[in-house]
Amino acid sequence: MKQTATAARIAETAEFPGYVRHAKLKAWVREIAQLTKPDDIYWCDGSQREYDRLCDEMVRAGTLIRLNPAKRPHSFLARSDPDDVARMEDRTFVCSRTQEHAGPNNNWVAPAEMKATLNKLFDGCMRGRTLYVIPFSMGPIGSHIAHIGIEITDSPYVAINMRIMTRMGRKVLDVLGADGLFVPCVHSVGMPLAPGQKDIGWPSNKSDKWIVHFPEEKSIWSFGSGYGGNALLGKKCFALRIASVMAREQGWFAEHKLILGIESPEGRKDYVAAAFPSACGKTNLAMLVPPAAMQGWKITTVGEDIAWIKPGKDGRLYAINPESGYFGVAPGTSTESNPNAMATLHENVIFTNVALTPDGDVWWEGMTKTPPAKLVDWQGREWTPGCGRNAAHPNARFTVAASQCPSLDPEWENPDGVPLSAFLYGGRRSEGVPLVYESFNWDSGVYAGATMGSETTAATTGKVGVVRRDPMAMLPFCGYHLGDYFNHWLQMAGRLNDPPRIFSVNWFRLSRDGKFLWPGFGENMRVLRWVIERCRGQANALQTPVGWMPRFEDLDWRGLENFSRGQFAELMSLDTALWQKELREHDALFEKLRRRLPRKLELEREMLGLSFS
Ligand code: O2Y
Ligand code: MN
Repeated sequence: MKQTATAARIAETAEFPGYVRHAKLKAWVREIAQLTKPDDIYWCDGSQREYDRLCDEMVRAGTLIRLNPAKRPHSFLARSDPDDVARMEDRTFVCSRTQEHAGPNNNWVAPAEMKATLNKLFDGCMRGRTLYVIPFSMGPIGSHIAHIGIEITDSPYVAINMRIMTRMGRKVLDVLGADGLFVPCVHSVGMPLAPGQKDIGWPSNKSDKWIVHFPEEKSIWSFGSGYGGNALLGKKCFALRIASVMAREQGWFAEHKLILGIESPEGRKDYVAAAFPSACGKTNLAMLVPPAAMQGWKITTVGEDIAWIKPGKDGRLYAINPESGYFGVAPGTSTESNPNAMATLHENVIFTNVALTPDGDVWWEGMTKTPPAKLVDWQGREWTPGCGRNAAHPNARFTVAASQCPSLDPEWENPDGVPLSAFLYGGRRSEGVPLVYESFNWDSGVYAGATMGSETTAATTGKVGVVRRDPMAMLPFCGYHLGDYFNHWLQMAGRLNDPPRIFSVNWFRLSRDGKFLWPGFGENMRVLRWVIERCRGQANALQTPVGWMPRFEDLDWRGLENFSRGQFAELMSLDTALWQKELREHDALFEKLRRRLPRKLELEREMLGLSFS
């Protein structure tokens, strides 16, 4: 009782910094504090001092371990609860006015019912904790493509991660002014502390986790998890699920796409946005190092996960990366697979669920060929090679500022974005799908993106080799019905004079004896060169039933002289029986979306059917 009275007093009387001028924001913070009943309210200013202080406090509390400053300066390791290690799609809800609006791609509960549930869950959920107010901008502050959010959280781990992943703090409130628009995001780890109760390193709610979006009022509520996409609400929740709804209403795209620059030897640069489902090497592609033999070709990184794309006055599409950091998967990252990522990780990193070396550094599976002789694993247990357990969790992460990436594109913070020449869609397909093809036009490209699929891996689902359809890699992230999403894509063509060309790629095709046909990830530069030269009208191609394909002589083979015409033919072949099976799978996807599927996509399907009849 006494505690409730104190909490109510805090909500009503807490002094807010003088620079907070937004009356509605102040009222909302007080309202959430009334409900959640924290012991204290703290407004994040985004300064380095504040970041350092929060890190020091978390080291004392046991949430962070400071890594050896000689090995990994200003870096920390966090170990999550073993049950709180990834985004939870089955606990993620889009509570639109009707279930039809959310579509079969989203879990749905009626908004009023969900609000009643959330009100109970959040009532008193921050007792014994500090409520942090985090103003953040998705996109360069003040950019006409950027949007502002305010996250309220009771997790200092979230506050420090948000400082890396977004532009965060006082400067955002200056732009928001007295009446700017913001997306309200409320997060709690869902573990209030009773008076005198000692906290644990990674508080979360063992039995109840909810990640909830209200697309009509554009708000986000997350309860019970402190991990990644569940808790850093600027990322998947705002920048994809809520932003995809805003984008449809306002005539732009919020996409699960990396953005890279491709520079040819004479210094001309084009930009490409590319969508891949998980486990397809998206970060590696965004930071690709071209083969030495392709002298003068260069890849630069604008973003590795999300793109916000708006039409410019010239009828082209312009993209920004709404994030300012990378929340990347550590396992599998090495100086061989991604030297730029490894260089990015030299200092100022928050690692989550990786292993700790005896000299205070980090390690994960795939970082080096030979593992260290002894480690402490992601759960704090002693680990030796061959002990039968992973040292790092397969979804272990690094949080690091994009500004530390050696391949960062000089235009990455251009508030007007970068002009896009091409979209790329890809998946992990062991058979049937060729290395690369260019769709005939916008509509057939939208069809290719809409029907893309990827084979599951042990790391993603535990099952291997099942093709999961993941339209434009947006299945878990589109905040409304996918049929309406495809329609939005088709409609946007009318607003563009010079739309990007659309390509499909597959690096993962296997030979009959089960070996990868494409010789390696770095070689993808050869495909990117052809893509860009098609956009520039400089490359030839062959017309096929699915689109335009390079012939052997259309690709740059310097440094890969052993790759034969025969191997290339196998990699590019279109097998009628496999495509008939593929088209039946497209039918199954479309059947699920039937009520709102655009007629244009049905026509594209019919034409492909005729080609492979
Ligand atoms: O497991 C999480 O919480 C993170 S998921 C994630 C993180 C960074 C980039 N992409 C993803 C994803 O699931 O697409
Ligand atoms: Mn992603």
